[in-house]
Amino acid sequence: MKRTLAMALMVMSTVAFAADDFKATYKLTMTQTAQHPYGVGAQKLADIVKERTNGRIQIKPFNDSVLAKGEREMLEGLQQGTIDIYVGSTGPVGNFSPSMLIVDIPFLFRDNAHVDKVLDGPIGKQLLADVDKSGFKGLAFWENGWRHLTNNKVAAKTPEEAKGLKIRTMENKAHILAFKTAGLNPTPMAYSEVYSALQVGVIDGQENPVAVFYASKLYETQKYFALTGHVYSPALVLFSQKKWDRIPKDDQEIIAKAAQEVALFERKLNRDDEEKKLKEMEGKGLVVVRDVNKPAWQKSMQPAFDEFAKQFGKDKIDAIINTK
Ligand code: EAX
Repeated sequence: MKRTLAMALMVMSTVAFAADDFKATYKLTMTQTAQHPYGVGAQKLADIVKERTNGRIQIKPFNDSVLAKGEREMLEGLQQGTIDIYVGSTGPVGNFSPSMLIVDIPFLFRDNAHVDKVLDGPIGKQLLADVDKSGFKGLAFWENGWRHLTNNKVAAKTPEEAKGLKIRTMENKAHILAFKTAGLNPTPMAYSEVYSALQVGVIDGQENPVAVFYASKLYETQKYFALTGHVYSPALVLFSQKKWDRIPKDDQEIIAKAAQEVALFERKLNRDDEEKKLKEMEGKGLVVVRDVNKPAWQKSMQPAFDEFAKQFGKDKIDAIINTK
């Protein structure tokens, strides 16, 4: 009896929130600046959703970690419902949705075409669906980018040369293990603390894609940028499940579709600008190390790769490698 009443009330409340009356404003969080591709993409997402809902749904981007000091804290905010939307790397997401960790295994993806095939295909769709079990609604894969090692001590063409460097990593088990295996000294840290940690010398280096390094002006603290491309870092757009469940279905569709459309725009923006940004930073005195010994880096991380192959199942890794 009680259950029937509760269900009737649920139906009534859905009717009461038919799309035309529904109004809401959502806080979107990121570690990155408004000029970074995440920032530009988030503003585009906000504009599209506003237009298609006639201003009923507003998305407000908050840049530069102002809502939480790092991506793990942002994800906790989404679970609690204090933050509504996450645009950030998959880095810490594996701590909440274990299957996601697979995409952060170093030397897994070959190139951008491979990335797009996997993330936009059945494997990516399944990983997004898995996220839904952790208090998030997974909307789309955007892009953070290929991560490269930077520091102010050595060129780091090989892992031997980089041996013992104290580098900041994301709070990601695959990255931490890979760098340990390669002989470096990885220290996980929230993104908003990286600039000052580099500046005061608590760490020697860090690793991030060109766009992140450029937008946050990390080149002001670093001498060498080695194009190691050791791991591809996907980005995710996630909605707080608590908030998502209260949105009428038609509006959910508008938001989900917009997030997918912006994915293509944001990835292209990120990729098109990389070389220009590298050149500009070289002009400011950054040493861009282009002749990195990638096979040596890959070999140094192979034991970590094998360990993860065991953990996730070789079949799952092979399904990604064999996607063409
Ligand atoms: O999502 O923490 C990091 O190094 C990330 O690359 C950054 O927050 C972008």
